[in-house]
Amino acid sequence: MGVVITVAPTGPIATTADNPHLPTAPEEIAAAVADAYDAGASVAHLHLRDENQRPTADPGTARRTMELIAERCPVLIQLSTGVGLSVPFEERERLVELRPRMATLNPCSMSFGDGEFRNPPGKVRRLAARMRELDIKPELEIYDTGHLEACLRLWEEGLLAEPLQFSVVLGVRGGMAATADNLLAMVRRLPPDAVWQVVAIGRHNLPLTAMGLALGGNARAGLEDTLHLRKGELAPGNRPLVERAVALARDLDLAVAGVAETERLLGLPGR
Ligand code: KMH
Ligand code: ZN
Repeated sequence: MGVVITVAPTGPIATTADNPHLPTAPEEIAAAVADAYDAGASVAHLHLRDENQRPTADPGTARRTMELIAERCPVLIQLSTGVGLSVPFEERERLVELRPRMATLNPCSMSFGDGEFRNPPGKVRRLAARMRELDIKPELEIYDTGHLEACLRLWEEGLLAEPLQFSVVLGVRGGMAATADNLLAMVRRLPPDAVWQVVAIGRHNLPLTAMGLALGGNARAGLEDTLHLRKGELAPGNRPLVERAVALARDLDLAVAGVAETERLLGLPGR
């Protein structure tokens, strides 16, 4: 059984002023994803930007990016419905109407750096229900222990199909800190048969990604989570970060899942 490597090439916050290799235009994102696919990624977690690099939920931009990626490679597309802190929930949730294979579901509101990430319970439930209707696999983003409980309530309400798929997000200011203890505590509380990966932000990205793989999780890599390859050295693109995650997996004697195996492991509904 292989591990799933997801590339997260862009994210909602950093710009090319932070790392000039950050892909922001649809063509750049598609090229970065194709390169990451060649390096071993089977899932692409996407945030889109407008011409001023601001996060956008514009369906035209998302559709064009998805098409450009599909022309290049068969990677599984996971649209972020988190989008960006300034984008209203009603715009974010419309992205699922494009019917990506997967999309993120952020279960709770929280402080997020200096901003606020608004995910009101009623709207989260509505989005979960719509994703279930459209057969879109949610990636449940949990930044704290209570977020897991909120997801389990959605599951009890029949709004989530199994296996549940989690991102344990560590190191967002406003969420749990990026420590081994926090990762272990979260992994112990996940329901049996859940699929999960670590999303470790900033300088803790490498050790916590390695720990996640060693504990039986999947891995995410890319400039959304860290702009650096190591202290003081900007990553010269997404590919080196994906290659590093693939190398970590292989060093742990773990095979890397291709697209077909990823579809099976995540229980993705067909199209
Ligand atoms: N960058 C993540 C920590 C999502 O994609 O749904 C938050 C996020 C959520 O971007
Ligand atoms: Zn994201």
